[in-house]
Amino acid sequence: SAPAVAAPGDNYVVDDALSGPRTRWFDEARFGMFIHFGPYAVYQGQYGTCREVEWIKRQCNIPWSDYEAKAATFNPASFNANTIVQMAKQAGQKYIVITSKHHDGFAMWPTRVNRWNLRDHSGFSRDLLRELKDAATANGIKLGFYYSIWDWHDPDFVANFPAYVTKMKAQLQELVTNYDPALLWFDGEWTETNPTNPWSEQNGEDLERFVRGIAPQAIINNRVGKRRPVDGDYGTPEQALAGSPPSAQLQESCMTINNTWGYAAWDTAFKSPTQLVRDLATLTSNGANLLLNIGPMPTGAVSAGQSNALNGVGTWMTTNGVAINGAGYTGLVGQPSWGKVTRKGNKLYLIVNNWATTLHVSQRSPFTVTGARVVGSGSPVTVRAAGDGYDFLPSGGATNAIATVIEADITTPA
Ligand code: JFZ
Repeated sequence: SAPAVAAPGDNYVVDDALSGPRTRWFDEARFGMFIHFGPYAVYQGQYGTCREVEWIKRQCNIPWSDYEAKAATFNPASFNANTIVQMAKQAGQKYIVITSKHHDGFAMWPTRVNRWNLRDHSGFSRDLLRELKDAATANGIKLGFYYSIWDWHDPDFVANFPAYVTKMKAQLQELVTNYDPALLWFDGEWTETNPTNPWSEQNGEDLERFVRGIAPQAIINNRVGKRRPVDGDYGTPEQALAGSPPSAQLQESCMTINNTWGYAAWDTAFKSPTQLVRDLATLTSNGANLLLNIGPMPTGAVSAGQSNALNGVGTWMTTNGVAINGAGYTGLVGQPSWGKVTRKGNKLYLIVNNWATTLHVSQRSPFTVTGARVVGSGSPVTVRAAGDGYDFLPSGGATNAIATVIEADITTPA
């Protein structure tokens, strides 16, 4: 059923009309880790002169014989679930979504449905999804799975689509039974390119009903189906920042740290922690999540470029995560020129990118600001009514090179 939509100026907060008990953890999390990991990593982004990553099989016209031989050498012995979970935790990420199966059809867990998986095909005896689930659970982090509907490897995807769907459901049942995922992130539903089996509205409804039946608590993204914004629980703008309310669904922007999802040795254009924090602040102020991707190297280790970027975000989050996790849209219309404002209950958070002696917040919602201070230092900030809202007058300088946060106490009419 279509949820109610918050109107601009409403006091939209985390526990708004779009979020219920089942989806609340997701709406409060704000920040998650995406992991693209599969046998494509073994190519490290290059086949001859052709540069591609998780699409390398198709975009570089690699014969299956070559791809399968390469996948047989896939040996992610340095994949350390605890290291990855600690990396996420340190960055302030509250959930992890890993590719259980990408478009190449390769299962990262020991599926019984076929042998095209890490254990049977590559002879890797460990179960990485199990290890990740255990490490995540031990650290209070939720685990979800990306699962591609589109499958290049299974001939039934083209030859006998109903048989393919039966196998897909059997794999999803395995994932649910074995790992109890908090979230399922579908993709590859946009297969109009396959004239034999375009994913229909009916296919999407049927799959969503199936997943709801076996995993009633799981959160499902909208790429399960073709009806936007009806299908699933939330929208998934990709490499783009979700806008501010009103929106008809919860929103999660998925973004890369560099430019590629899977590992590419040549892709060293890592975003700075400043850029990543700004994106996270923008999304939080819009009541949306950021799912920030890493693509481990073929060994399973995370590149220094990606881990350093996460580490930089984490340094900021350690002090200032209070303005992100559990926070959301303020109900204020527009955002100031100096940064973003988020809200959590009776607090506003002014995330100040460009520090100044006077920081103005337009006041078009019925808040009364009763006090303010710098997060971390506790240094006092004077507040006075001014123009269409409030001026905040800090007593000192910026304390953080990325963004300094001011916490303000607010009261709202009963
Ligand atoms: C898909 C995948 O093809 C890609 O490899 C990666 O996994 C990414 C997260 O998702 O790519 C998409 C999916 C949807 C859109 C664009 C690219 N889309 O809706 O515009």
